[in-house]
Amino acid sequence: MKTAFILNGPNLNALGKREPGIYGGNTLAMIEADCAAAGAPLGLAIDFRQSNHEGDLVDWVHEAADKAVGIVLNAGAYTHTSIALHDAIRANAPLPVIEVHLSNIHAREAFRHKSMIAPVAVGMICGFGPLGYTLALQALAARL
Ligand code: CA2
Repeated sequence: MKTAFILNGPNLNALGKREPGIYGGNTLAMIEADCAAAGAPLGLAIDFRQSNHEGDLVDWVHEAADKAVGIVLNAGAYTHTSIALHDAIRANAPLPVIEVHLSNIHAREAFRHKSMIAPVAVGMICGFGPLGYTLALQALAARL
């Protein structure tokens, strides 16, 4: 089986515990289980990770180039700020990165409208809650 990295950024460890009105009631562990179930029929094993540290996410993008066929990335708030993540993705092109967000970042505060990931991603899925992760896996599988 091929492996897809699914990388999650800061504060996503709190999913299901705070702000269910914005992010829903599912925990990250529930999303991981959904991804594993969705990946299997697509021929994708899932390596699912979360960190609150930008450098971890940068390291994992580089690691994915050796170990994975692509990345599903919810970079959390680093989406809007991280030139380092942008550069890491660019440095590992053409490794496909599918950007995902639980919320519709374009319907929220102006500072969330800009993504540093979008210019180096295959595409972005946002606003569909946890379903976005499984849609992203389908998009990745179709791309491969
Ligand atoms: O909608 C998304 O998936 C986001 O990537 C989530 C980030 C936010 O900064 C992005 O603009 C959009 C925030 C994740 C924080 O998750 C929390 C979960 C529970 C309680 C508080 C925050």
